[in-house]
Amino acid sequence: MEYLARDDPELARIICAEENRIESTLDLIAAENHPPPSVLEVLGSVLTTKTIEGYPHRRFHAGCIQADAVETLAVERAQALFGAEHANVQPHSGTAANFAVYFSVLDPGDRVLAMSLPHGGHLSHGHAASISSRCFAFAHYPVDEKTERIDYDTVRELAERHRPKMIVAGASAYPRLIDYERMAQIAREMNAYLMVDMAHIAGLVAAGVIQSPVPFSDFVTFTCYKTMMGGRGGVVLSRKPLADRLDRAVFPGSQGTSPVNVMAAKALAFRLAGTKTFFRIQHQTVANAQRLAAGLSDAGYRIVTGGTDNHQVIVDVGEKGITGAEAEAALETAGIAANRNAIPSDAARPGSVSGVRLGTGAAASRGMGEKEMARIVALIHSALEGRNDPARLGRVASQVRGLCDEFPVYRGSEACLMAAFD
Ligand code: DSN
Repeated sequence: MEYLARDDPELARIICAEENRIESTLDLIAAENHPPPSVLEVLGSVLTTKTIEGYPHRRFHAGCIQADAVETLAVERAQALFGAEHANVQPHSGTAANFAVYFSVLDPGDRVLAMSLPHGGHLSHGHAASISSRCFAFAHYPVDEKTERIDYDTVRELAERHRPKMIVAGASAYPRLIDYERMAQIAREMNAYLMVDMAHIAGLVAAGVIQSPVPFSDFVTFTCYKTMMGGRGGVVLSRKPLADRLDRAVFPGSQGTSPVNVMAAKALAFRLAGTKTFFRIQHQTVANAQRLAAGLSDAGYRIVTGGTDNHQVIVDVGEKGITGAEAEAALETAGIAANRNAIPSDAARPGSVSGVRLGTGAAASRGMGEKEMARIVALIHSALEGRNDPARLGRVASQVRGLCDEFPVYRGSEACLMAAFD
């Protein structure tokens, strides 16, 4: 960063500090990952300077030869990777992708059925705080009180009651697989579109580690920076007959120019997703989550749904008399980044958040396996037990640093498993 150090030393120092934080702390945020260095190169490339509007060969500015090549590559690779009939790689984010889908086939006021946020859904799935709830009439399905899993009979009953024009499947905090076939069947019975938001699990789907929603859905949205291990930004996959309406809803419907460097990073992520290394990382991500869930359960923590099938482990720390916020703060002091999260029973007690959501994508990307998960269980337990003891938290932080030093992300000659995608 020699130019930045000259032009803005203050900002350069902040970025250096962030590099240090990434190397020396453990990232268990389910919505993050460590992208390969090549992704960072693409994001910082000259492609960032190009202004484009429209689609390849139908632009509103000159000089788009390379931009067209980039977008075409990203679209073709997305379609091939996920077996989709159509892909739009322009959305700025997962929320932008979701909004584009809504506006492509719904009219304002139309009814939509989605998973409720405190049960695992996402803000953009019609939560009261999201503009989506002001444009469309969302109803929400919960998870079953006892199993904490989706009850498809309840989804069907709610669909019968509300007669939605669209059903949304997919979640931000749901550690179990979703039965897309069943969701598609309910949607078909209601003559509704099915949209699946697979933002969290896209990498697992791309690697074939879990089932793909693509064959069952009208639209599938996702982001590239979680399990996909790429840069930021959203993507929509759709059936061919919906392609024109979708594309118009993205541009000019809801976006102007889309960053070409970010589309290029998407193209790169889709290429890397076809490698053996990517498959190994995704496979390890799930194995690590299952080891983490089992270890925490053995240590006396209640795990939401009793375990996990994906990269997420949701821990009910409330049962131990700890709030989600206290747990998040203690873990951060100990060098472990995670986030507080509502758990299904919190829905009955508004304002209370008694869960912590852990994700294993980033740890697997830096080469950590099940052996390390056993060490991480002990570190988490120690940090939560010692949440009011700064000296103990300091000792845990130094053990976390030691563990992270064994698995460098971007530094050193052995740096990061991902430097060597095969
Ligand atoms: N959707 C948010 C999350 O799951 O944390 C951000 O990606």
